[in-house]
Amino acid sequence: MRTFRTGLLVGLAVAVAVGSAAIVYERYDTKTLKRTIQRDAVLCGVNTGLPGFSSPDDKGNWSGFDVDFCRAVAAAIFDDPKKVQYIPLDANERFKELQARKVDILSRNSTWNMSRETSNDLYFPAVSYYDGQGFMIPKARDIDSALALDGSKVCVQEATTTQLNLEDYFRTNNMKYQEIKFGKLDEALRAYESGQCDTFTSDVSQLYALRLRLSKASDHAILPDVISKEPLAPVVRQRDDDWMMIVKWTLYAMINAEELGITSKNIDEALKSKKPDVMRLVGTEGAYGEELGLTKDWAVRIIRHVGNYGEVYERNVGAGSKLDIPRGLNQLWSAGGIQYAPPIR
Ligand SMILES: N[C@@H](CCC(=O)N[C@@H](CS)C(=O)NCC(=O)O)C(=O)O
Repeated sequence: MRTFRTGLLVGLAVAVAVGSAAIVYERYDTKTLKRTIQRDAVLCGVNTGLPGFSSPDDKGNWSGFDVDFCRAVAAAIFDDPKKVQYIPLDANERFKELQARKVDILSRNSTWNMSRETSNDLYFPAVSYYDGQGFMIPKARDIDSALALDGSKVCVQEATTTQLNLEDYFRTNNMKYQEIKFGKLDEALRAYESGQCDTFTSDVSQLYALRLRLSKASDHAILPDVISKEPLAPVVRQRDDDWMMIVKWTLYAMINAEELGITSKNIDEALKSKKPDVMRLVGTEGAYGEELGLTKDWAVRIIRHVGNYGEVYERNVGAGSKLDIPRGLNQLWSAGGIQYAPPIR
């Protein structure tokens, strides 16, 4: 009788353990690649509208630096950069929508920090753009340093690191300010333009992009001060390592391609190269792409359809674009910046 009861209890304990393991398994999504392939498209969460980073044209075609990153992931998987569905997400909804599996990747000027990973079960695989926070003011204010912003009325978007850094900066420097916060970017920008605030703050790259949306861009100056570190990165859910690896190595393939001088224009010559590091990148030696669950030529697909990191930077936000943001920290490590990809080998 006793043994029977013990047996029952053991059985019950095993059932509970198996049951909760199943719940844990359910909670953590490990099938992003499989679902992406089944639906024949990457679901890409982007900004609602930042020229140069992600914005739609009249026909609803998206373009920009963050958009190109999703195109690169689609190229690596499908050999077709068009297999992406763009889902515009504002600052507040972005992480929730990623957690709820509404998107496969967030590619949307999101700063990598500790609490965003630890408290949201998310993962930022690698930095795509090293940014920092700055200020934009009407030139008529005639101010040339952020330390002269005492008493300003600052427009800022909620649910951003921007809002937190703003508070830190004014507190640290013993300056007063009035914060006027908005849930939507359009509202914040309109408030700034209408004079409701005399200062606008966001990541410097976004200031360049947003200035283009003002009716008289040349009336506004971006102050030289950079008050924070904003490592912007794609974001994925934790514990889907196969998917995370694809996202991470897509970016690293683009950075390595630039370092090796491989571009969308000379990719066919690169396929004939006998240089070992080029051969590993383009898949004429080794099977690195297959180990990602993709094909040997995964990086060739990325470079051919989208380009290397430098090409993507220049055409969207650099010298070849209206934003004309200097490469700065986003230059390769071998050219004075800090963009650095681990080797493919
Ligand atoms: N990098 C910062 C700021 C990102 C952010 O969301 N910035 C705003 C202000 S420019 C934005 O992009 N808003 C666009 C939107 O909500 O659609 C963060 O990750 O919190």
